[in-house]
Amino acid sequence: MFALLVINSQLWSMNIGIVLYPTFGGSGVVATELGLELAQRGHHVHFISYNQPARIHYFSKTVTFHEVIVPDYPLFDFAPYETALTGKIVDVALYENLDVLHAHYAIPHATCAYLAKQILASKGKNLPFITTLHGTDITLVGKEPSYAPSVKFAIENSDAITAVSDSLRRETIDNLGITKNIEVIHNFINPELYQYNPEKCIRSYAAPNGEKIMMHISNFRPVKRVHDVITAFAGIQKEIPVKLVMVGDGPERNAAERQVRDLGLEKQVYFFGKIKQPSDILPCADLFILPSESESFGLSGLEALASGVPVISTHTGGTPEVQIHGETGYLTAPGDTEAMIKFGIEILKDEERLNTFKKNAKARSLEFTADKIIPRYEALYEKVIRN
Ligand code: GMT
Repeated sequence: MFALLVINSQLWSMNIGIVLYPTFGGSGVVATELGLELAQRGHHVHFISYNQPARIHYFSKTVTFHEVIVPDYPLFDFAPYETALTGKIVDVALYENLDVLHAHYAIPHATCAYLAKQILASKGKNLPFITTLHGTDITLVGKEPSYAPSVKFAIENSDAITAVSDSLRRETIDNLGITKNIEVIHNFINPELYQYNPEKCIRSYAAPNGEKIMMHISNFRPVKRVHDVITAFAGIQKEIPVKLVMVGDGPERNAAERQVRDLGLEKQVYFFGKIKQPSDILPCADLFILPSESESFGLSGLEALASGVPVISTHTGGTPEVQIHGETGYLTAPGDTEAMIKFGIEILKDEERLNTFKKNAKARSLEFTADKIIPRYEALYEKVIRN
């Protein structure tokens, strides 16, 4: 399955550096899946981070990981990760002969990419770089006055900028006053991954009496509003036999577990912790809930659709670019748990409606498949390399 670019009438595979967070967070997942897809298409991908990215499930001749080591010294209260990352980019670019660098999440990756580019230029090597904005790097952290100047500078001096939704593109212009073109390239899924597999299905022990399964996956940060997941579930389970599966971990998990105990729902709610491949268990759910305060795209919501699972989410940020109200699920205002309860009951109580929503979900996800999205990144790499 090799799809090499034709440049100057020659078949050409690129050496692509990808700088990313290695964690379960959305930007790291997107960057990893993108790299693996690019490798499948014949390019050589070099992942650069401080840990092996969680979603890398194989290595090959064309998938390499370069770990950033940050030497410590008693003088440092904060070891300078940015300096070590910049050095690693320079090293990989020179010795692996990178054609292009792709920084995922602006902070601090775009700044390091910019600095690496300058150092490389002094050594006679040109390294164009693309910055992909993922959300909180603009909507939350990027707004911090101490970060904003260098974030804005590095974004504006990227050879190309992409945002994962149009909403994020507009917020970047509004928040940082960026005037340079920002291309919207939505996140993607590989539909083959999200197939129902009875061997991996949790239904037999999580919902042994034919209960429906509601699911939430996130990093349990305040922006995800996990307490709304539990409040909505508490209301829905009064009308429908249903279990709740909470996947992921983060700062709000203890409070969420307390809330469940206070409501006396501990026999109906499972906390699974972090799971490497959500595609293993998502196809087993009947309803996904993502009540975030804001979401630049909502990758887990797309992963749910790909699994044929309708989604209740909030109409903030880029979510409405993915989820369709009344078709793939429902959109509510953040915090409107009454509406979430009403819609949850509406979907789950009627088997025919539920099946229609499930089919709609799957069909909608096919608008965001890797084979539609990856060529857009390849074209962008080609453009910045040519310039
Ligand atoms: O949601 C997070 O806090 C993680 C964050 C990240 O950068 O890892 O996710 C952001 O990027 C994802 C991938 O592009 C998007 O799907 C998420 O919507 C976005 N999160 C927010 O905007 C809160």
